[in-house]
Amino acid sequence: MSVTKMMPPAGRRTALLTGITGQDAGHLAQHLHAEGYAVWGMIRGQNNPRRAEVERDLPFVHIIEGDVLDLGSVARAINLADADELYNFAAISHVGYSFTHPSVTMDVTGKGVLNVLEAVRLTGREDRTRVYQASTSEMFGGVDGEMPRTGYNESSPLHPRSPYGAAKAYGHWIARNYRESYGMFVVCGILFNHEGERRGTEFVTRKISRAVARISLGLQEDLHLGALWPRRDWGYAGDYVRGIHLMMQRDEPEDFVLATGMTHSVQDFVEQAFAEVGIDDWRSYVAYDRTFERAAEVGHLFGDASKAHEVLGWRPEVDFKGLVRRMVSHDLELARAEAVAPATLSVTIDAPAEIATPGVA
Ligand code: GDR
Repeated sequence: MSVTKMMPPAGRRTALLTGITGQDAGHLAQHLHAEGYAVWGMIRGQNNPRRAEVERDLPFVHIIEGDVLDLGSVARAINLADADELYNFAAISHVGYSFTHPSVTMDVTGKGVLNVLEAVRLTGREDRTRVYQASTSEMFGGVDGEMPRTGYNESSPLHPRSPYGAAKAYGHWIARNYRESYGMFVVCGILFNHEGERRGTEFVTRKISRAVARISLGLQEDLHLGALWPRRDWGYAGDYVRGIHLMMQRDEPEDFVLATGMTHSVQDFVEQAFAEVGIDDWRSYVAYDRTFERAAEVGHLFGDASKAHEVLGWRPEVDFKGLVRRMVSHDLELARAEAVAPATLSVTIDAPAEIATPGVA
């Protein structure tokens, strides 16, 4: 039987998620658990401090130690989990950070994909374990000063503008290569920005929602940001993991773009977030900080998810305003708790210094 014709196995399915401490794996783990899967999560490093968060927030996840830099550890995890589906979210995912750490970004975000694919082959599971690769709109990047006339789709040319985007482009192509060379069931989801309550505070949307909530309660004075003009296609991560799961249930492996098709600037996000807490003069609170500028910026991203609409029947449910509202109201709750017991909560608002200094030339 051809591998790509393989039907999902009957009975309780098992999924292994790398990058289990991240936003997407968290949302997907909950979705898969609700769908009746046994969920395994791979965690990196000895005594990883974020292990406790996973144990608290995703108590049903079986945790396995492993690192995509170490092929043997991935192979061991795949065997231990007896994985029917493997979702590769492990990556250095901060674009700014990738400018100051290009080499390790290539190792983890690029070569890590190769290790995952090789681990599936070396364990002899290429006809049993389906693989999802987390590809990204950052691969499209763009040319300085040019606006895309139509949304990027699955056949748009790649023009990455960061070490992160370039590493992801490698991951995307090596994943496709394993599908074509070995007939493996490998799917790349090309996801545009997707945000939510699980987003790390080093990413601009969560940094804004968290700061706006704290400013509105008098816990913070201002918000330091880099470029306000870049435009992104922002959706809700909870919607996107449904699409990811659907891609993995098809008879044939194919790549899909997931996006809302709408684009907003960073400034739009700031204005909308302040409006949610009744503040109109947002400019009084926002300060420009060049350390958050990048050596090269991606100016304008929006996707065309028609293929996912037609083939998967996937559509996002949360729109831009709904996303901002959701994030700000979640962060208001956290801020209120902080206001009551300030000493017991540690809140990170800005990125760690090493992330916040992308080395602008
Ligand atoms: P992005 O997300 O680079 O699109 O990649 P991010 O939220 O980091 O930046 C979005 C835009 O905001 C501008 N910006 C700032 N960004 C950050 N992080 N901090 C700031 O203070 C700030 N000020 C302005 C950025 O320059 C940029 O234009 C995300 C990641 O999740 C990737 O891993 C993923 O692949 C893509 O989305 C799709």
